[in-house]
Amino acid sequence: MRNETTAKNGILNAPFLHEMMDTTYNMWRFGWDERNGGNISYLLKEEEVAAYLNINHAIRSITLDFPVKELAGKYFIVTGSGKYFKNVKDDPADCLGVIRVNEAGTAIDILWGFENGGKPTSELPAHFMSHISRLQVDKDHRIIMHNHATNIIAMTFTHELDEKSFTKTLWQMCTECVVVFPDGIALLPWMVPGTDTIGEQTAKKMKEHRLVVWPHHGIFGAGTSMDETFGLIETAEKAAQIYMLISSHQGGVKQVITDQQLSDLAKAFGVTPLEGVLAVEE
Ligand code: 2HA
Ligand code: ZN
Repeated sequence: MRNETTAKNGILNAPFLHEMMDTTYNMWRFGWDERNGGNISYLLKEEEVAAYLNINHAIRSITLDFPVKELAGKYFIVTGSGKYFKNVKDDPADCLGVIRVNEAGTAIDILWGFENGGKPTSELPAHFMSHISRLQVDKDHRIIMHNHATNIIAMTFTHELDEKSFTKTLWQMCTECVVVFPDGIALLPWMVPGTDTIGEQTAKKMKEHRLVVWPHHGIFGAGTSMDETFGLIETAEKAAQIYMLISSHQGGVKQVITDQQLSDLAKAFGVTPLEGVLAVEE
């Protein structure tokens, strides 16, 4: 039997905690998470949590103003509201929390973290509703990640805000893009963040896309692992960076990857590009 002290200390050895600490720090280093910008939620298996924590002891509960019955009994580690990604690795117990949704889906129990009275990210509605959407289409889904990726934001000022043309532009910027996100980029209109409404709209897009851009704000990504989700956003952001670099180049664009080449690429890698983006004969 583990005693309480061992169990409490034990979580600092949990791989999922280290993934959160490393990823938040990397996102900050990339300049995507200034101040308290960005948030991550990571769906955990009960046995993963139980190996490091006493799951029968809730420190406190927080009522949700949006019910999430579909997530009843599910465990997550999430970043805290107002916390700085820069600081997570030095003080994970203050900046992160392990939570479980109650059986009615109306509240969360805090099992660890959020010391000093903290609470989950202000974007919890968008995270929880997006988890529900992704779990409906991908049983291995686990991560929702939001950040303020610099060049993606920049691009939302200079590029038209049409999902198909935005997707095509990003696919054209680096050869691997169509392979990494064949499901393309979804876009919302500008909206007030942190609300149930932006959460619902984001989740609706997440049924068909793993990347959702919030114009002039940032990006949401979904995936089955931390590496995959980080890599997804990293790839879109890299493409946006190239777009911004070449847009300001005086000589202009001299050549591109053609639609036919993008289609050949998708075929070679066995992915199906989002319909209606590439102009090619089938
Ligand atoms: O403050 O990024 O969208 C965290 C955010 C809100
Ligand atoms: Zn944000």
